Amino acid sequence: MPAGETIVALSTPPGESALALIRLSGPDCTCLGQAVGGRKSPLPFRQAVFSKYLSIKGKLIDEVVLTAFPAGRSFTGEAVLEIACHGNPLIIQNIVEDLLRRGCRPAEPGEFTRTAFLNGKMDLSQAEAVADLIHARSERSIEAAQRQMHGSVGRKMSELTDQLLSIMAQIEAYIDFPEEDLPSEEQSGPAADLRSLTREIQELIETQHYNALLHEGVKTLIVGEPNVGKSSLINALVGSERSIVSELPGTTRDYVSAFIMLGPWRIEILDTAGLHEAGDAIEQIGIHHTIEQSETADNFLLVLDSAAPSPTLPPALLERMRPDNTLVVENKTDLPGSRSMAEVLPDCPHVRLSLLQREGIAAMREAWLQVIETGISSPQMGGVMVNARHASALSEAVEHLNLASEKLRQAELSELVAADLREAVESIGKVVGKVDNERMLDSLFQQFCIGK
Ligand SMILES: Nc1nc2c(ncn2[C@@H]2O[C@H](COP(=O)(O)OP(=O)(O)OP(=O)(O)O)[C@@H](O)[C@H]2O)c(=O)[nH]1
Ligand SMILES: [Mg+2]
Repeated sequence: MPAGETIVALSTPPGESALALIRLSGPDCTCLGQAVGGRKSPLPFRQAVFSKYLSIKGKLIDEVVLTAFPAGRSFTGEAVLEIACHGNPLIIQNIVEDLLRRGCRPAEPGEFTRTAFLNGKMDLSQAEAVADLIHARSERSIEAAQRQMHGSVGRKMSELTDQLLSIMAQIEAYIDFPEEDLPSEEQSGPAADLRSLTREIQELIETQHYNALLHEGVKTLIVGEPNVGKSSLINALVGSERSIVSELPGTTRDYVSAFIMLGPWRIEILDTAGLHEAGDAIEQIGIHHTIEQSETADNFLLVLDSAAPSPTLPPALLERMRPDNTLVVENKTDLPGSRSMAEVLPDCPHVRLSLLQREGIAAMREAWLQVIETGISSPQMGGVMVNARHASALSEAVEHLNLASEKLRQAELSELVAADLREAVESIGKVVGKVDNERMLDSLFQQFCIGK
């Protein structure tokens, strides 16, 4: 934002509400606070002040609470004014229009947080965490966003950078004293340190998957032969008639999805078309979709009709099912011919239930939660998790580190090794935003809402 501009936006959702918060950031905030409140002196800082809001023409628009923050001690780092008014869309519109008449400019999406980042109030990973926190839909993802907002990723990056700088110092010592040979692979020293640092960064990159699970949800596919009760299961879990249930095999033709919470997890659950060899063309397309979906699924609920013979399932699907990602649901235990089906995926946990009689559903949810918690072992790394953007910067760092290791192994010039390590430091810096790249910042902050 050009220096000198003061931005304004409604920070709460539009529509009727008890209260609404209008936020301003920029150099005019201090005089605006005084002017709109019709005060003789500026507002005291960091104190909520009950006040009138007077328009530029002196008309009373609303009774509000004004809070002023001085530059340097605010969210954005600039002077900030917060106006809590009544949540009537007309009042909000009148206040915002009045502020525009007084010379403010409407804020772009994410501009408050972007200003905070540009003013060094937070690093880029913390700014991203603000957006994650706003969009978080499960307890686990709120916790993760809060950790990141408090700087967990930034701290990890400076730890990695420090380690890398110390390796660089060791190597540069050899540039200064070329007569001393670099230690060989087996010995401790820069080569070994470099290998262990590379491993550590790789482990961090793997946490990206866990991060995606938290924010996008654990994708769970309900699969099984036609008519076994897959749609009955999704309906029981969602608590409404999400998918059509009928006694006709082949009722579900394409997948149907819904979001539910299972303990602290957000789950995307998909009901799919029954899997069987013979079937009409539409069913075959549905089955093909199921196999495609299984490639990106995190979890499977394999539903069986426990009164029917063991199913034959497509090998492409079976090979994806493991004890740590699959729960076998033996349904229809109310039928006279029902029996244990332990022979189907014998290593996976099984539960027996009757969806018709609504028996065993709570136990099934428990068992499913177990599968999720064992399968998705949360990353160690002191709770630090990276997102896709961080992972790509870290992968770049790993490439540079691998090049450096290779050069060390081949006893190439220390200057060349050091150059690769410097590149790696740069890549790690991208995670916290030590980069001068307007486009990257634009695309990142555009994902924010206006007023944040
Ligand atoms: N006896 C009995 N019938 C059940 C049970 N669960 C579901 N059904 C019945 O089984 C039939 C098929 O149920 P759906 O949930 O539509 O099965 P589906 O697996 O989605 O079937 P497709 O979509 O055709 O693949 C319906 O008539 C259900 O009422 C159960 O626990 N016991
Ligand atoms: Mg169905």
